[in-house]
Amino acid sequence: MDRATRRGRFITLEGPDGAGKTTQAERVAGILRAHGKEVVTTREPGGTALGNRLRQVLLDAETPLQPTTETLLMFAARAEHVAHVIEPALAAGHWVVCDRFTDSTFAYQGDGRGIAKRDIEALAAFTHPGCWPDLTLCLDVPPATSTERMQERTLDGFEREDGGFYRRVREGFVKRAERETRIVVIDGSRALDVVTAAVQDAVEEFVRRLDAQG
Ligand code: T5A
Repeated sequence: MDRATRRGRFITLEGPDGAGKTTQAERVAGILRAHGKEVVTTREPGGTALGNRLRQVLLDAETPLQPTTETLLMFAARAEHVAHVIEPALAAGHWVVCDRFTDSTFAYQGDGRGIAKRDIEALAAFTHPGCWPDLTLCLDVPPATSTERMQERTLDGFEREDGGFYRRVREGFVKRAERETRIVVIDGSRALDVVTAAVQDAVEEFVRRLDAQG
C-alpha cells in the first residue's frame, strides 16, 4: 500500500486534570513530525465549532449538568469531532494526536459520576464504531498534584470537584489501563524532563513496532 492510501494512526493522551497532557501532546506531535509524519493535534471536548460550543456548556461551573446530560453532550461533541476531524485526517494518512477521548468518559462520567459502563460502551459503539486509539499515553498523577498544578487558574466545573471524585477518576484510568493493552501508564507526577523522556520512549517504541511490521 503506498503512502497516499495508508491510514494514519490515532494517539491519545489521558489522565486526570493537570496531569500534563496538553504539555506532552505538543511534544508527541514534535516527535512524530521528526519521523516525517503529517500530524493533526486536537482535543476533547472540542475540536470543531459545535464541539467548542458544547465545551463551554460542559465546563461551565455555574450550570452543573445531570450526569446523563453530561455524558450525552460529550458524545455529541465526539460524533462531530470524529466525523469532521479525526476520521478524515486518518483516512488522508495523517497521524492524529488528541488530548482526551472516550477513555476520559469512562473515567469521569463512569467512575467519577456513576454512569454505567455498559451505557458508555453502547454510546461509544454508536458514536465511533471502529475508531479507537492505536496508542494511549495515560499520565497518572495523584489528586494532590492535580490541585497543585491548577492553583494559578480559575477552575471550571470539573476542576471544582472534590478529592473523592478525583480519586475515583484516577483509579478508573488505572483500571482501564489494566484491561486495554494500547494504554501505557506514565507517572506524570515526576519532573517535566523525566515525564517527557518517558513519553518519548513510549512513542519511539510504538513507531519502531509499526516500522517493523512494514
Ligand atoms: N472530560 C473530558 C470529561 O469529563 N469527559 C470526557 O469524555 C472528556 C473528553 C476538560 C474537562 O473535561 C472532562 C475532563 C476535564 O476536566 P480541560 O480544561 O481541557 O477540561 O482539562 P484537562 O484536559 O485536564 O486540561 P488541563 O490543562 O487541566 O490539564 P493537562 O492538559 O493534563 O495539563 P497541562 O499540560 O496543561 O499542565 C498543567 C500545568 O502543569 C504544568 C504545566 O506547565 C501547566 O502549568 N506541568 C508540570 N509541572 C511540573 N511537572 C510536570 N511534569 C508538569 N507537567 C505539566
